[in-house]
Amino acid sequence: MKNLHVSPYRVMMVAGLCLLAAMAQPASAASISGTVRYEGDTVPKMKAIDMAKEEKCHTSYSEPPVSEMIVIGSDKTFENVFVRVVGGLPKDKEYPVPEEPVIIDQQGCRYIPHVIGIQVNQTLKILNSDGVLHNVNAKPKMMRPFNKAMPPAIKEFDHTFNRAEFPFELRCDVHGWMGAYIGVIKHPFFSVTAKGGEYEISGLDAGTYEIEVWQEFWAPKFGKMRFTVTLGDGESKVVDIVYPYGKQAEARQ
Ligand SMILES: [Cu+2]
Repeated sequence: MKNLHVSPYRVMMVAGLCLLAAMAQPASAASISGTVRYEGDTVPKMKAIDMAKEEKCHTSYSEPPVSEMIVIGSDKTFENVFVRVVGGLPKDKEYPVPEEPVIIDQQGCRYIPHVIGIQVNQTLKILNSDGVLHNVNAKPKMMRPFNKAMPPAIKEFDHTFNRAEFPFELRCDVHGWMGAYIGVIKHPFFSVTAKGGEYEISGLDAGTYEIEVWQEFWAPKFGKMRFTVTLGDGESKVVDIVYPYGKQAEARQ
């Protein structure tokens, strides 16, 4: 019969190597994602915007453009909803600022996209694809506002925001209907829904987080909509968000 004796040194060495391997294994990132939908039989109708005074924009639409206060796409998916982490992150941790800029374009006398998220000190690139005179009036309260005329010759203007503020407006003084919302966030854990209504916040450590969901029409009427989510190491959780008409939004986990 074979000798089954194993040296205690060998046992210790193997155990040590296992421990090292476990320590070298980085904790995998967790994420939360989902779809934002409107819930109701009647989809709210938005007011038409009369752009007649700006011929170039006016004629660029085959159907009259409407207000973007509520944008509901196919399958009642909700655009321009801002989802962000507001609690549970380590205090005072600094996050790298992305090198790529966030781009907002003035196109058809509208801001595209209508709602944007950006990190503190990340570059916001404002384009003027219209080739008409616009005026970009940013109205944050916690930091220096700016007001930049963009005649057709100025196609691009860069700006960075040096502190967090959520949300504030960009407005055009030439075209009273032009408005966009910006959220300046000090970490990368936010997402704004586009066509399809999907959001995703990834790269999170395991933990319990408070999430806030904002929509231009609902937020001033019903206040902050928040929910709590607990994520295990590497866990991907799906939390869908529903906006019923006339009521606060709900998170469905
Ligand atoms: Cu304008």
